Amino acid sequence: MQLEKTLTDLLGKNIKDSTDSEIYLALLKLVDDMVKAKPDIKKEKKLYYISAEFLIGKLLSNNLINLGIYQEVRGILENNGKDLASIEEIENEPSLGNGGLGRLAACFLDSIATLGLNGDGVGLNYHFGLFKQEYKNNKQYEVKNEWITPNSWLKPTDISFEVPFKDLTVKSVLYDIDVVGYNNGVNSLRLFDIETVDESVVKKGINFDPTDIEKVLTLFLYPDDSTEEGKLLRIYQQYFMVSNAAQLIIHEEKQKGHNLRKLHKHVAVQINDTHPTLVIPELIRLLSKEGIEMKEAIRIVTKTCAYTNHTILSEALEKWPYEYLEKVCPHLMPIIEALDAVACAKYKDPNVQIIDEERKVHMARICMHYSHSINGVAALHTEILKKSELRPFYKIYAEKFNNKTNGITFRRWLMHANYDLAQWLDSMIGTGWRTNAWDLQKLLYFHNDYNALEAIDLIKQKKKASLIKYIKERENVDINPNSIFCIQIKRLHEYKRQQMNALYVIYKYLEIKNGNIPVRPITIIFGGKAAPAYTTAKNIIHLIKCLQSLIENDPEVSKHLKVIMVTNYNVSYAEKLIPACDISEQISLASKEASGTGNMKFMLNGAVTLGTIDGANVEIREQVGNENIFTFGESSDQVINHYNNHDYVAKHYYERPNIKRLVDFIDNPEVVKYGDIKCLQDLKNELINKDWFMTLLDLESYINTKEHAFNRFEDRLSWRKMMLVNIAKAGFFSSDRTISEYNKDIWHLDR
Ligand code: 26Q
Repeated sequence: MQLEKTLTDLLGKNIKDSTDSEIYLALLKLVDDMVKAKPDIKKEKKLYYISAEFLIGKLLSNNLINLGIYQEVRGILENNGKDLASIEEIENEPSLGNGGLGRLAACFLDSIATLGLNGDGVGLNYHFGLFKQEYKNNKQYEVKNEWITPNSWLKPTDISFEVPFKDLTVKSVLYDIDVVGYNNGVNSLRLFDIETVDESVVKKGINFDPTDIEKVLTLFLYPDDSTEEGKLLRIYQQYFMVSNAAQLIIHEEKQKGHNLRKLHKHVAVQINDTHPTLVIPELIRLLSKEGIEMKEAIRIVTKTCAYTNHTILSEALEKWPYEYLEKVCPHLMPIIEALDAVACAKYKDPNVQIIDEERKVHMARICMHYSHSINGVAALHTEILKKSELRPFYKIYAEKFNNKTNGITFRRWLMHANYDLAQWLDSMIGTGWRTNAWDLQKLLYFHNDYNALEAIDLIKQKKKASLIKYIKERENVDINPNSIFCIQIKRLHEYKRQQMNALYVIYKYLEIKNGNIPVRPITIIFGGKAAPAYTTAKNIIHLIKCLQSLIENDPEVSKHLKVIMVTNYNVSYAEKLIPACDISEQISLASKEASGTGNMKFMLNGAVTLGTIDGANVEIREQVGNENIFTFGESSDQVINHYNNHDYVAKHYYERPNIKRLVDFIDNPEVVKYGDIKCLQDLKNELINKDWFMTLLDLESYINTKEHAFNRFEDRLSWRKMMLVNIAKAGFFSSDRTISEYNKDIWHLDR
């Protein structure tokens, strides 16, 4: 009653008579007032989680959940004929991230606050963030994503720093977003911007002059770096981000009266992949300016910083030409030289030098020498780092290496995305799982309980029905609610092998054309963006979209098979797709997916994984047992051997008739009718002549395993049991567990 009155007061009229926008704004204010009444989490030691991405998703429901008023607000709105889901539609999703690394940072902020740890995120306030994806003629186009509105969660602050570049000094402004812990205090996400940013310079698509630093620095996340100017802009962004972070840290430490020589006792810095690497030399520079001698500063900073690696793909391990860094932040170069000199004096191996023979600066190497912790993000990933990719460093710093298997926040990915399932879990096993994820295991008591199994399935059907409605509205495509839903949603990348899934679509299409009708219709959903300059990834999207058109226009096939590549896949779309999924496609080439976190979200929502033995799939299999997951394909050891021995020849696989007919169909006139022959041929040639990520290697075992999974789906009872086990065993993948481990092993913050 009290809450309803507050809301009505904020609105200045009845809820019934208010529009969704008015209610949204009133709720924004309500949350803000409640947050103000909460204590900031203030403890002796503080974490700064520095990241180029924070893929936080919409905040309204998340904040209502974490403030403990979600259910009540939902009820009040419902009683007044309003629907929280449509009010949520008013909010723009912040466009501050790209994929797994950014979403992980967001889950971590939620868990850090929920566990009552003192830790802020630090990043950039990109005005247009990652581009918005559109399709024309079955191809991806990029347009700016204008997500910032006058009323948003961004709060201006009066904190501002001067960031010195070679030819100019820019002034920053800081915006904060509150990070509300679940039944706990509040931390902040601190987003720096330039004072002189100018949105109007972007005219068409996402094009602008990358040299106009004072106007464009914070416009886009990962601007095109195919030119020298583009690369320089990325370095400008990185230095701007970390200089602000370092100045903020020192400013806050001084405010608290802490001794900067004891920085590591009061501050932990987590470097999220290599993008914030320059915080190391920047902190050293600032400490030196405070009168601490360089050697001592290096020692302090090393004890303060910790580095997380998210990838083993060599192209993602950043190396910048020395002279590029020199053009942006010349004052860091003597420090980087000194760091290199110390490392070279200690270690003779050229693979651990910071500045290599070509005068390229290896960012990960700075992190590994000058952090006290180096972690991978899943057990297999960390082992591969130690054994191969980072082996020279493991040899000299074995004690720094540790694994922190990723996790996801159950607040967003269960309580919010699947309210029905969360409610049902409460009724079956109590509410303890909401703060102690291990409690989900209690669900195993119901493994043979027919009613419980049926209830899980009913929730799945309900979620499938809502997704069907949503996709109809957004994409104007009809989906059969009786079909099995296979979903692959992630950034487009060859190593993730969306192209292998597309070849499965071709296989099934040809089967149906030959009269082999599946017992149940199949719906295959894709979602994901391709980096604007990544031609092969764009060609894969093109193929999928062309197949979608081909099938949509063939009534004989579309009764049994449907393919949809959704538009502008983002966090909000994921929240709708994941609860509705039957089969979670996690089909990366073994050894290449560091962890994956979508796999965990699907599992938690009762989907069964169809995957390679890669990343966190390994640990999912450990949790659920072989009988509750479908795995296929060569192992990471086998794959690594192929690379080492150069013995994978795609053409040999292509020559197998069963594979040839699928690959050849890519540029069949039937497909070409809906697209661009050049793109399709390029993709086909790529697969036959290169196939760097070994699509054809696992194609047959993928098709067979998928067919097997479909058969198993028809045994409805045993499938429901698989769903139940997947939910029950998801507790390990709570980011609360991950964050507790980071804190125990790396940060040592008091609770
Ligand atoms: C590299 C060079 C130059 C500019 C940008 C980049 C760049 C940009 C983004 C490199 C990497 C990224 C993003 C990586 C990422 O999202 N990695 C994912 O991290 C997840 C969280 O740990 C893992 O689950 C995924 O397996 C991993 O792919």
